[in-house]
Amino acid sequence: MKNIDTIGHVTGKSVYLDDIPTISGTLHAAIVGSAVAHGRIVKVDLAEALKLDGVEKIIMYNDIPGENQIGGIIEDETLLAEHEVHYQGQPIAVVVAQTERIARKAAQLVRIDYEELEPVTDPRVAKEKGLLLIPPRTFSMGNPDEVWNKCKFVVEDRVEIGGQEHLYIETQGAYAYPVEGGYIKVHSSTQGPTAVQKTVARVLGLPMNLIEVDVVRLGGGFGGKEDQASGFAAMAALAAHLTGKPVKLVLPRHDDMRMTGKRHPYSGDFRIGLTDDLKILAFETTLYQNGGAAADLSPAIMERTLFHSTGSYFIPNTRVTVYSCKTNLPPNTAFRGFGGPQGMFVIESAIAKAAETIGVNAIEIQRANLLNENDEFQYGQKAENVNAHKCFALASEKFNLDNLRKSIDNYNLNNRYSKRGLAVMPLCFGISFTNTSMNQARALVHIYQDGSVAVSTGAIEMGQGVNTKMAQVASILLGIDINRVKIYSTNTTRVANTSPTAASSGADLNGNALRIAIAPLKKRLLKVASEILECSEDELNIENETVTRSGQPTPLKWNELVKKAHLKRVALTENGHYATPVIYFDKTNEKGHPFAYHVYGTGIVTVTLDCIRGTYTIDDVYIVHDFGNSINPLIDLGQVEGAVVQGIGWVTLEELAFDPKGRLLSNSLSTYKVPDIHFAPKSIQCIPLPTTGPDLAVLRSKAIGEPPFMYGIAAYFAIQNAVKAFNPSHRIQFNSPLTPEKVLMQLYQGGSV
Ligand code: MTE
Ligand code: LUZ
Ligand code: MOS
Repeated sequence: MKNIDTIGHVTGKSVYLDDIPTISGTLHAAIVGSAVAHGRIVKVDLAEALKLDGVEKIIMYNDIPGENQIGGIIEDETLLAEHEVHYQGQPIAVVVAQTERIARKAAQLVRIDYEELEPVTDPRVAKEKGLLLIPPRTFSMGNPDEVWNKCKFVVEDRVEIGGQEHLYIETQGAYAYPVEGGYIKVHSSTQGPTAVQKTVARVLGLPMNLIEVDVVRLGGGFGGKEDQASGFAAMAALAAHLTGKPVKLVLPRHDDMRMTGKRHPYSGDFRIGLTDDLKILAFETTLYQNGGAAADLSPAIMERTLFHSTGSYFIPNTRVTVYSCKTNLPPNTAFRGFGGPQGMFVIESAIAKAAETIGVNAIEIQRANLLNENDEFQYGQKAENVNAHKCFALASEKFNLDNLRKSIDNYNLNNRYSKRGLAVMPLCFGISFTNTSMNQARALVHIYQDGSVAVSTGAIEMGQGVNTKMAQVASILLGIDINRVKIYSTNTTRVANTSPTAASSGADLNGNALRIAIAPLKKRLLKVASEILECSEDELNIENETVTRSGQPTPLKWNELVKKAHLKRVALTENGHYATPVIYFDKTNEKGHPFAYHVYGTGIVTVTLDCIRGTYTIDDVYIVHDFGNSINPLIDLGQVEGAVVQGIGWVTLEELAFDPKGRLLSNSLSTYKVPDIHFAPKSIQCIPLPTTGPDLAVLRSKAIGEPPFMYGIAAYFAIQNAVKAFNPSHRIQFNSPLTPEKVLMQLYQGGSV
């Protein structure tokens, strides 16, 4: 089954926000962002801008009829700055004009005087100054302090982890228009239509039932539009509300890069203790999350870092603390993995450091500590249906890991200025929003008289193929051709109170809601069929568009059945509600059962390093991944490939640079490098682990969106291993991203070469 969007995408017919036909009289908005990262606004002069022909209005905080507040978890973020600014690019005013060009030009003519204040960009400095977004949290199990002296090896180090720009192809934006009586319709490029609805209602001082949010699809979100689309939608809606006209706001790439938050950089200290036989007995780490100027999703991201800080391993004595630090960067936000990658980078760093100190390959430590059935995580949940060892073993066998290692050793013996490296990344990622209440979804199904089916869910299509999966679920469960199923846009008037499509659980949550909506529809239809065929309902089913009796086709076809059901006045609409069972979490003791299940896998990455230039190529990626019983292997494989390349980019090329004044230097595509087709691995081979899949996954097909991102971490350590092959005095550095510049320095440091 191909993605239902494929043809539309390659022929350019798929509709994104900017393709929605505009209503005549539509105005365009541009944002005036702060020029400084921290300061007081002394004076705002709009005169020059207002003089420009075509400018309709310039909106400031005091024009807001409702609350000037967009904070989701914590109410600490204004829509438009009032007297102080806390990051460069922070929105201060919205210019509304007849064309986009005029709006942007006028935005440049707005004169703002600032009294500059000292910015903080380093999370450790913020922590020292007491600048925390929320109090620190600690997850622990056992007691590391009691066992350090029982460890044969204890090593410690510091780790720096960089952030990441989402670089979704479609920038943030929204199109809003007044309908009547205060009712506003908003098209938004958002992963969270309900969050947009709530934020717009709040800013306008209106009830949620006067705000309709509609989303056809996104040109990528990657977490960047889980929360941060709301502010931009609110600006468009505010402008529409105040002018009484349709208003479109689409961020230029440069504004998007400057104004929006990114993956959180983290800084940390770790200590790890191992026994003689390489068992990790104790692990302790303190991490400083660079949250940016407002909380945004940082508290939830911090939580996932705590959950995933022991990676794919069982560590009986663990203590992990995270400080969420307030700095003068744009509020950092959700990004594929949601704090998990940072947590896992730290434990993998600790293992690499231990391996280097002991003089073994990190793979031996990884293998010796993989999770086993019923092992307890530091958050109280027991590992069930653990596939950590299975994936590791299958990857070793299928990709002939021992031979791979030998051939790389041989290569390194025979080549002086070119070295190869390999590293393995075992994966364990928890599926569910860590905030239990968010694990709910709804679906609305209409069967029309002609037998065509319309499905609305809370899921947002952002390229990950969730609409195809929803269509598959409907077609499989109703027993009809997928071409009969239309997936409607995600709209708050059809499906209310949605969680954002995030945490990789879009397909699970919405697919299960869809299953629940379909069950009674099918039951009613089979009852009608039993009346027509004069037999018991229990014998009947619908397969291939035909009613079957004890597995044999009857003359009754799907469209005939639907027509008859309608004439018999049977309801052909259903609404399904799903809430993930089993899960809970108790924050008072930081224990519970937060995840429906875990996704496992093992990734192997090999690289070749040019030891003259410090540049490297990513050669091969070998993965065994636990898909469960995938309902769409093609889409899932695409997700693996995309995620892994994005993960490799995070730890290699993608370097965010801010100057000491907190201004983003890597603010364009010429200064921020993401993997392109030349940098992408020469090959990515991915073998599915044969399993039946867990009950709580949609049709036992496991969540796929985020987990494979973390295989990319192996690229970091593979490159470090190649550096060591060239420069034996090199000690592994834990400072991501590992750009070619850094590698070049490392190759020649220590003077032994
Ligand atoms: N794939 C594409 N093509 N574009 C995206 O924006 N976002 C990722 C992942 N895969 C993304 C993607 C992220 S961060 C998440 S959480 C999941 O998709 C969300 O979709 P799902 O819950 O349906 O997997
Ligand atoms: N968003 C969220 C997420 O609000 N909670 C989560 O647990 C989560 N996990 C991954 C990605 N987004
Ligand atoms: Mo994904 S970071 O959960 O949007």
